[in-house]
Amino acid sequence: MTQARYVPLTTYREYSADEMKKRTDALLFDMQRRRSVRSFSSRPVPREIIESCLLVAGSAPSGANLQPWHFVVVSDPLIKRQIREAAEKEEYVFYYKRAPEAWLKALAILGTDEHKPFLESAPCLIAIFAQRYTLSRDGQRIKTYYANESVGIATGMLITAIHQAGLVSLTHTPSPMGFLNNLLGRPKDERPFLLLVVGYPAVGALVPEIEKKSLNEIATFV
Ligand code: IYR
Repeated sequence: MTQARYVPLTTYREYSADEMKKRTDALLFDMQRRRSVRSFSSRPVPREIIESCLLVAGSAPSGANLQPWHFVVVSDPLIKRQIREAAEKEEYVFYYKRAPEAWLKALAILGTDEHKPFLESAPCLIAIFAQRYTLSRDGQRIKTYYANESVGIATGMLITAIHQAGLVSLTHTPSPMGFLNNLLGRPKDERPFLLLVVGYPAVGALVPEIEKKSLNEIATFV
């Protein structure tokens, strides 16, 4: 078994109480501007920005540091069209056959339907996969642990980085989305986690009028 090796924690920075408050408030105000967007401009996004955002996601904590994620960045119009066609097929079945009444009722506030034009108009789709198995640094195939939790955390960090970069995103989860493995050539032991649509908002983009819960509603201090 590999022995744990330790190095000094040299990257930590402590802030004064004042600085702490300023930094957290600045982040709060900035993150509260984030909105999921469904109307995208076709304006391309710089690849190096997406690369940096992916490295932010890759810095996430993960079960046994196995980093059980894979990101496929799609900008090829033909592949985007194939993804749109496959997603719209599933979404049609979802909206007209599979979704229970209660789910459709909960969704009504968003005004979504089976049409997903953003899968073609947005310049960039990031398909996020959760790996049931991964390769260790020395090339061994090993089972991953807490893959869903890990990929969820990495995805949250990716969404944050994309927002911080001045781009917008949409977390899209056509279900089932096994078609992503086929279209993107990913192995069976990778589970499509979600499709992140990334780009600039279309001019005049509208978003649903919704509210976030207050601190009292989301937290308890004991
Ligand atoms: N996947 C469908 C339905 C949908 C489900 C949830 I939960 C949402 O927050 C939004 C949509 C769609 O993308 O339309």
